[in-house]
Amino acid sequence: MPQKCLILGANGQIGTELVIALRKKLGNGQVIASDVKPNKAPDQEGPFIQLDALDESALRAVIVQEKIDTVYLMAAMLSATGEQHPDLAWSLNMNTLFHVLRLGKDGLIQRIFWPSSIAVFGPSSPKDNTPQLGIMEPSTVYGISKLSGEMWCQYYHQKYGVDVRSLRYPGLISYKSAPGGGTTDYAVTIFYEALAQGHYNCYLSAEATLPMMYMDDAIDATLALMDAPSTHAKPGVAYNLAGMSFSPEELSEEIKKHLPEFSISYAPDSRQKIADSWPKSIDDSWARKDWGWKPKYDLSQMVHTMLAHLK
Ligand code: VAH
Repeated sequence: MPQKCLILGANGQIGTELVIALRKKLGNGQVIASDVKPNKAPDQEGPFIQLDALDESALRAVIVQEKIDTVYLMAAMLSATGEQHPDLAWSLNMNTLFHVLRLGKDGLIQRIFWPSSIAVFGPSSPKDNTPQLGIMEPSTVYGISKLSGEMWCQYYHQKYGVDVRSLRYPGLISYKSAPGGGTTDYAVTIFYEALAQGHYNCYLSAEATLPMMYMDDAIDATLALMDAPSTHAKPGVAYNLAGMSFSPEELSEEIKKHLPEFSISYAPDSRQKIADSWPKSIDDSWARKDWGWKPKYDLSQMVHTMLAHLK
């Protein structure tokens, strides 16, 4: 029986690319894109439903009607916006997860993907090569919701056998869709500003090193995790995932190799405090050992690819 997937939050930065990758893999008709906002990517082939993941009965109706067996829950409020609207961030990030976990518990869906983030780590976590297990005291609503979500996924797997799989994504860089409300969004905006103005005024400091990843690696990791047998990609585990780490200064130096006139200035704002609370680099040895994870893109390949597509 071919897989039938529903992507919640399909208009988001990751959702947009997940829809494309899953349709390439399974066929357009097997992947239903949905979002609370009307379809932003009209060029996308395949079914789209306007759906608020907070509306549990509407979600259940779609699951039953469309005979969905796999749900990718990509709807969330990210770190920077979450600090402006803490109650909304908690409600959106948690209640959508409960709706989907309950579908799994009730046997209406077979497998769930739910994205966690390196934001589950906080100021007291080791900064370098942060391990899978360790101190996690997140200091943002987003990070608190992701850590709580991880615990709930573990609970639903252990108590009800729900097959829910997660990845702790680093900051993600892509050109197919704009990021929204994240602290790491600078690493995407810088490319647009470099090409349009030749200058970028960065809201993080020059030395703010953060774990990052090119979107193709993140999508490959997501599909590999969801395809792996549950004896390897352990349900209820939110795997650390690493691609590269760089600071705004290192990124700007790499961009200058392609655009020698490019210049950058720094005006750290409230997002600097969020960045300071996160690790600089991540140990993803569990993912490498359990299901053979290996990134393809480093800083230079990512910059080359981004500029090649955006020029
Ligand atoms: C954010 N892009 O900036 C997200 C991500 C690790 C960062 O979770 O909030």
